[in-house]
Amino acid sequence: MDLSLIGAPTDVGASVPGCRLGPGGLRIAGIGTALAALGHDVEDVGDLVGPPNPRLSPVDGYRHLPEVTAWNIAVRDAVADALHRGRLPILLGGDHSLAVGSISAVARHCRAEGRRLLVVWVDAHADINTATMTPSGNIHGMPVACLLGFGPEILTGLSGQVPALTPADVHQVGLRRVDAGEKRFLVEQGLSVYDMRFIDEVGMREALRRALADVDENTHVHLSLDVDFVDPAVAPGVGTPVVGGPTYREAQLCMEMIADTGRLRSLDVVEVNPALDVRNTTSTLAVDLVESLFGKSTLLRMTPHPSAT
Ligand code: 5AB
Ligand code: MN
Ligand code: MN
Ligand code: MN
Repeated sequence: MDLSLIGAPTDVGASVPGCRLGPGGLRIAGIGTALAALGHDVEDVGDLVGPPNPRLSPVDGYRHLPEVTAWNIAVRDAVADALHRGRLPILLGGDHSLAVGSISAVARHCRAEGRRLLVVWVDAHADINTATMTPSGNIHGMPVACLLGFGPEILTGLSGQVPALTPADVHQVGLRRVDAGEKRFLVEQGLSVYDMRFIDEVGMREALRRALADVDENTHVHLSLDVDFVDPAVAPGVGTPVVGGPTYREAQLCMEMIADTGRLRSLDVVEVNPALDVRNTTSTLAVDLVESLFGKSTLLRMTPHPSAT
């Protein structure tokens, strides 16, 4: 595959600073060389440029909306450019608000090409807050709502069509901290959610089997990987850790099953916070997960893995 790494060194969508250092952490952990070693053509377009984090309070329910917008336009355009050149964009965040720009570009691309888009959103959080529901004003807690058409017009319209996504296009995995308003909104919108209770009782394998059940030749799979998905014992370098997450192996199984579809066409790696990390553990973990997504496996085997069908 032809892969494009796109750095977006910002934390304007969060209130805990530090994930602006994420692209550097991921590069130092060797994301580019690891992917090249798997046989891919890897281009690093470098870091996008945008406004600094002004560290202000929310205004009308949104913290830093102008800055978040500027970064998201830059991300949308860089992701669109990579897709246009036939490459698979890998967004190195940065906070998770950037998924609005990234997935908006992907949604527009899929519309133009007549492909079905399936977004797998792996996260401890639902990220479906709105200005009236948010407990923080942090826009990294709102990207799913924005993509479904709930949010400021400047963000909901980034794909050229509102909404960019419909609820059936989104499958969430790993949730374990969902705000009161979000719980109601998830039900109202009818998203499919495989929360930690589901993973405990039924398992990661069945969660992914169901999430990926209708992937076909015409499906573009986008993975939005918030590294706080993984248990903080394994991924300590995150701004909003929540105990009780997937183990290293559960997270790897999730990646391996997505890889086995052969339909992954775009990726966000977000919320890595090297300022809170221990010896770059979390970036190193993220690189391990990305290697699995792009074909690293323990054994030589058929794709898809027989047990996954
Ligand atoms: B992340 C919280 N729901 O809205 C909020 O890391 C946390 O992108 C959001 O998943 C976490 O502030 C955003 C309490
Ligand atoms: Mn998130
Ligand atoms: Mn999260
Ligand atoms: Mn579906």
